[in-house]
Amino acid sequence: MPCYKNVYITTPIYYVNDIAHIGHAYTTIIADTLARYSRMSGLDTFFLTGTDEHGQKIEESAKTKGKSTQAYADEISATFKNLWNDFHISYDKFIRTTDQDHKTGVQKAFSVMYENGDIYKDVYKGHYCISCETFFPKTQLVDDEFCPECGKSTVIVEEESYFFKLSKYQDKLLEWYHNNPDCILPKSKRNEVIRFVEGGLDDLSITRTSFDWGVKLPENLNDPKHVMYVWLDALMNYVTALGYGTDEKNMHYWPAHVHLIGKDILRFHAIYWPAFLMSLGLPLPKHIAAHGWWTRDGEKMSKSKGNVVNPREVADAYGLDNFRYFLLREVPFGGDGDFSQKALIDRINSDLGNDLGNLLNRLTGMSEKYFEGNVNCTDVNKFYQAELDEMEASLEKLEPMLFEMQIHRYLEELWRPLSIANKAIDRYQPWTLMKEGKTEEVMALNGLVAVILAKVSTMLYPVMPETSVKIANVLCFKIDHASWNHLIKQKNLLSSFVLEKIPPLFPRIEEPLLAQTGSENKKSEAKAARKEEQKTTEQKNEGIALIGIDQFFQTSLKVGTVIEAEEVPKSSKLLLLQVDIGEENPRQVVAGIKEWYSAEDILGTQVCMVANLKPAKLMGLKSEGMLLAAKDSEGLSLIRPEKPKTAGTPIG
Ligand code: ME8
Repeated sequence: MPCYKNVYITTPIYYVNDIAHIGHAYTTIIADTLARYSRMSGLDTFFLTGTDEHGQKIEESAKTKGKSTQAYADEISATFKNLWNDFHISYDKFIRTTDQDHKTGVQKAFSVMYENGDIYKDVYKGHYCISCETFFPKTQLVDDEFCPECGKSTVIVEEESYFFKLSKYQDKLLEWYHNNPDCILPKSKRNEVIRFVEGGLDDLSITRTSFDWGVKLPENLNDPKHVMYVWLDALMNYVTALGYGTDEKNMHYWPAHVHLIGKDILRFHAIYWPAFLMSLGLPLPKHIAAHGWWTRDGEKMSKSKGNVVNPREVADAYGLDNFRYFLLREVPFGGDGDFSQKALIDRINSDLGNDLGNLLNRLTGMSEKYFEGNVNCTDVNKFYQAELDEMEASLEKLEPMLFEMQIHRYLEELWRPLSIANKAIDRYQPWTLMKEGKTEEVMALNGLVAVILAKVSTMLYPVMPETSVKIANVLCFKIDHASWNHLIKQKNLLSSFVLEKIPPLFPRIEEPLLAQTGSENKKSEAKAARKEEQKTTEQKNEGIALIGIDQFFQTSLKVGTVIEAEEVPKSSKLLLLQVDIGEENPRQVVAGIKEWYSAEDILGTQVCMVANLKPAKLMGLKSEGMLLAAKDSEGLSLIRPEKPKTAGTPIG
């Protein structure tokens, strides 16, 4: 947790030359998560996002669309703002670099740098990449012509320009990196920056005369043909948004706690920006955190391939919170990530459905069945202190992980208490305790599960706000600073309440919900070809199919716990079972075992089950699995794990 009271969090401001894609959503959702946690923990928080609207690239995009540059910028900027609003991104300000306040602030900064001798006028000769809005020395070009960042052809620019004395700040920058080991996150990126700066810094051209769409120089310089270099203009947004150069009422938020960016723009943020700030006499940001790159199904996203992930489509199909969880859980911060519908579906069905949703379901099921929905935590300490201690030890680790950008580890650790709760149910078997008349213990077990769900949903709120609020509603509490303080900081339990049943939070997803891309289709075709091959092998072996180990693993075998058992009326063979296999809902299984097992025998015992059979109907009842059993002349015997195992444990 930052040790100061004000927390300022920023995203990059996005170019208005195209609509938002998954990469933009990723950065913005990380920033939103940090801002939400920061507010919940009582810190005075300011969260900034916005659009970067000047420069040659935007001017050219507008021209191709036959629109005025301002109208074009207005239109695209609004698509970003609307998306963030629909995504409930909790920004405090949405800045546009075409805002008058921003332009005034940038001009003020230019004057300050000019007056303190950091800006001089000369002629710039060199290579410029319009797409990246960046000058490159010849030594960095590919084949003496192409941009080292995007590979596009650069143009040779020779024009009068104002220069910023970047070279003057080389040593001061190195000193800053060395004295602040966390200033650039992840730390590996800091080493890259240090190596680059040690290689020598050239002064930076900070004005252009060959186009017009930018911030003009301060009037007293009387040089109207120059507009400011788009990166000077853009980086300044982080302070003009707080009122730098105009109404400075929010400048107390400066310096930023973190600038969240993609690794593509690290150089601008870790070298130019701190140098500009040093020149302006402003403090430097605490952290610059650069995340990795998203691809789709292993391929770079591009419009021409038609594989750009549209965040709105994904959120509409799979749910916004589920998408947020996937983005933050799937990749370690700083690493590259791959989006595929399969990976997203796996996360939803497994982490969210089986671990979280199923636990809530188990709690509502047990408390309704045994206590008419009443939950009481009074005796949790008496019976389950070890579980409480284990849970608190996990929760304590969380906050630092978030502020060190270890968000995937934060979520991983947050899942540990869920597993503590799921294991406690399997181990103490409330149905057996009830049979033994240990009602108090079962009530306390429900209390333990409820407390774990309450604490987990509070800490999950920054990542999955809507879902967490739904869980909190079931548990009759409100997620806010007071409850965070009560449950997390002070480590208290919940008071008594009556819970309400809600529909499953994460219905199982069986098939991709969005149209498949070319490479997803290729994967499906390959799967079909493998199936065909398998058929032929079976034919060759005259009915005795030899299978490979991968084919064996296509059968999902799981350990299950029978939580309900009854006879099927009018049937001499069938029992109707509800089997918990670690999913959100128990599986209903119609088993032909009545000749050898009574409902009472099997209740509360463990079985082995085929979990991926197509559902079938027996005597009009849906059966969603098959129990493993061995039958010989002496009768049938169920196959069971030798020692108790957590419901859902895979067999294989
Ligand atoms: O660079 N994977 O704007 P921009 C992950 N205006 N993140 C991605 C991504 C991908 N495939 N593609 C984009 C600019 N991003 C400047 C910023 S700030 C003073 C000026 C994200 O619209 C990532 O955050 O090109 C990256 O840094 C940002 O979008 C670039 O957005």
